[in-house]
Amino acid sequence: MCRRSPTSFHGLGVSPQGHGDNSMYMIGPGKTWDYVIPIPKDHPPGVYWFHTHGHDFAEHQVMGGLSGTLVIEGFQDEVPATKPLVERMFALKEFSPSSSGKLNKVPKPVNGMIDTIAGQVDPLLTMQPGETQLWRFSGQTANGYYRMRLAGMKLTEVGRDARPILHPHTVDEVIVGPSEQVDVLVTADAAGAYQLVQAGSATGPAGDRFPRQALAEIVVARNPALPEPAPLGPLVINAPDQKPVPGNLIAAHRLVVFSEDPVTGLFFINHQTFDPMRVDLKVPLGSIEEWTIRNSSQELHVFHIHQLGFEVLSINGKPVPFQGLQDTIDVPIHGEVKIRIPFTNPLMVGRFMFHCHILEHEDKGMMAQIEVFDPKTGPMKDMPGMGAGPHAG
Ligand SMILES: [Cu+2]
Repeated sequence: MCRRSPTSFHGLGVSPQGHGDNSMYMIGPGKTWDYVIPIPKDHPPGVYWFHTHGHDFAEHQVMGGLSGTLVIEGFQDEVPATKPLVERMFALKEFSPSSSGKLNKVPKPVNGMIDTIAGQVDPLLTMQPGETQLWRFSGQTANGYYRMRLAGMKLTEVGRDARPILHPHTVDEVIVGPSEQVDVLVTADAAGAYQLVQAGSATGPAGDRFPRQALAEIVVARNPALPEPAPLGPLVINAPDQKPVPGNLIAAHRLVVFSEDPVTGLFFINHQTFDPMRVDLKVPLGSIEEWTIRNSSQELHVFHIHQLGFEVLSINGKPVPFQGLQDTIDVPIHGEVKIRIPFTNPLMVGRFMFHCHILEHEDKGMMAQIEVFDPKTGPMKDMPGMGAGPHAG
C-alpha cells in the first residue's frame, strides 16, 4: 500500500466523527490509525463490511482486496428457522487480470474480470441432500454485478442490506451489485454435483459487461458422520426495528441527480464532482426527508448513504411494498427512485458521504458530503476529521 486512505464501516449506524466511522481521515503510507467503533447494544444485527474509501483510488484499493466482512450477531434470533442451519459467508470480490495473467487490479480490465468468493476461484462447497443452508452474499466488488444462479435450484431471499426482509420470497436468481448484501436460503436437491454461476450481467449501454463465470462447485452427498438434515421450520420474521419511516412530517424534499460526461469521463451529483472541502448539504438532526434520486445517464448507478438506513418508496413511480430499511439502491437508467430518510439517530451527528457505490464512478466525482448537525448547537464551523488530508504533504 503506497497511498493514504481512510476506511468506511459500511452500513453501520455509528458515529462518523474522530476515530469512529470517519471516511475523511486519510491514513498516510506507513502510518497507523486506530478506529474505535462502539456498536450500540440495540444495533441491528447482520452482515456488514468495511473497506478503504480513499477518493480517487477507492476502485483500485477495493479491487486490490482491501475489504473485509463484519458480522453483528443476532440475525438468526430474528429469523428463528435459520438457527440450526449451516451459515456460509460469500465475500464477492472481483479482480482484473493483465495480459500475462497476473492480477492487474485497475484501471479498466483488458481481459475481463475474475469473479471470486473471498479471493478463491470456483471453490468447492458441500451440502447434504435436502439440507437447507443460509448463504450470506456480501457485494465487496468495486464495480461488478454478480447475477447468481444455482443449477436451477430455487433461492429464498430472507435478508437484504444486513437486515431480515419482512416478506421472504423465492427466486430463480439473485443479483448482488457493489456494496449490496443479500441473505438467501438454499435447499439442496438430490445427491450430485451442481454449479453456482455468475450468469452474466451488464450495467447499460454506457456501462460495463460482466460475462458468465463459474463461482463455486456444490457437491451434494449424504454424510453419515452428520445427522440427517431436519426440514426447514416455519419462516417467521421477528425484526421489531424493521418499521416504515413515518411520513407525516417531511422536513424537506430534495432532488439528487446522477449524471456523467462521456467526453471528460467525469461523474456528477447535481452537476458537481466531489470536493472534500465542500459540504453539499446541512440537515438538522431529527429531520425526516424525502429524496428523489434521478439517473440521467445510459448506465446503472447505485445510491448509498453512510450511517443510516432509508425506506424505498417507489422505483420509476411504481410504489415499492415495504420490506425493510436499506442503505443501497440501484437507480435505473434514465429512471428515478424515491426514498424516505430518517436523520434521527443522534449517533450520526457529523459529516459523512452519499455516493454512487460503483467505485469507478465515485472516484471520478459521483460523491457528495452531508452534515447532520445538532440544532441546539448549529452546524460545524470548520472541517474536522480531515487528518493528513488528500492534498496535504
Ligand atoms: Cu455510478
